[in-house]
Amino acid sequence: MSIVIISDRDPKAWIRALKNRNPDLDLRVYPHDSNREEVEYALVWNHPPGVFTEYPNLKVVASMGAGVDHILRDPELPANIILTRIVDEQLATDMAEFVLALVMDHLRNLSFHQQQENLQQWKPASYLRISEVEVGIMGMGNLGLTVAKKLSLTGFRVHGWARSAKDVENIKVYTGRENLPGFLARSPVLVCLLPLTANTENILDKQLFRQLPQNAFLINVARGGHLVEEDLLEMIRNGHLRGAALDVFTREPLPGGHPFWKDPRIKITPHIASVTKPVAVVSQVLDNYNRMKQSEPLKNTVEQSRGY
Ligand code: NDP
Ligand code: OXD
Repeated sequence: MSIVIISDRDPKAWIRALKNRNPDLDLRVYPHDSNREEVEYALVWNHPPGVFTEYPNLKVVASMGAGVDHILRDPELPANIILTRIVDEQLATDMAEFVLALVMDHLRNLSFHQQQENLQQWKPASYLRISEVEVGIMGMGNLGLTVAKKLSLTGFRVHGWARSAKDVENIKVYTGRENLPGFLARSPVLVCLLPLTANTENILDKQLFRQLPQNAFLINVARGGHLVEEDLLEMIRNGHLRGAALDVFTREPLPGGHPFWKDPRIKITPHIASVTKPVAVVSQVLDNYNRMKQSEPLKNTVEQSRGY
């Protein structure tokens, strides 16, 4: 029995962390692995589609991150495979700190003043206060809920949107498409932390943006596939949206010459909102590996049919 890492990222930190925890682990790294029939557990990020068919005895596909859209978009993913993802407190804390930083940047015009500094321009701009701003968070799961609590504790008025009802102190959670308009109408700052599924793809479009208050600001830290890029540009250019902070894109790295790069009202970061730290999460990966070996139920599993 063995584990294979199949990833488009440098796997060194994962190999080190897994081997430190279990020096006897039979760990292989795609594509330099052989005897693929011995592999039952794959740890993956952005694998080449169809690759799982080369592992005839594969039982578990474990995402190296919180999202599983990169796995589920593979049409050759075996239907009976067990799918797991990372659920980690540090990942959620990192996301909460990053979103707080972006909201503060928006309130206090820090990026705008940086741009003015680069031009040696002295242009005082009026700013918003925490107590004056409401923040709406789409997706109230491991990350969204942590972000919501952090912003609420900082003094923001916060509300969320999810599929199922939740009872969270000081935070109203709207549910379902029928309650989306009410949620959007009170979201001058909108944060997207939804998983990318058939139901949420392209959800950030002009029809949705029109339901936000005038001058609203979008923060997308979920997936590029949530956003209709032309609609964002149109709604910023016609003045309905004040701007956006984007950490994720349909194509990553964001191609040179993309109109997002040129618009000063769009802040771009390279998918760094919250990055899984291998040393922090290998214990849950190995715990699931042992559970698989002992035929016990795995943790942090994802239902393929639900998509998250
Ligand atoms: P979870 O699965 O824990 O939470 C998902 C949330 O979205 C849940 O509250 C769920 O509702 C809600 N949701 C799902 N579908 C719908 C829908 N159709 N309508 C309304 N609400 C819906 O995910 P995480 O919080 O762990 O992660 C969220 C996403 O963040 C990941 O999928 C990934 O894409 C992204 N991410 C980005 C990172 C970055 O660095 N930029 C880092 C890590 C993750 P309910 O609670 O009712 O099930
Ligand atoms: C994740 C990510 O899903 O980094 O973990 O985007």
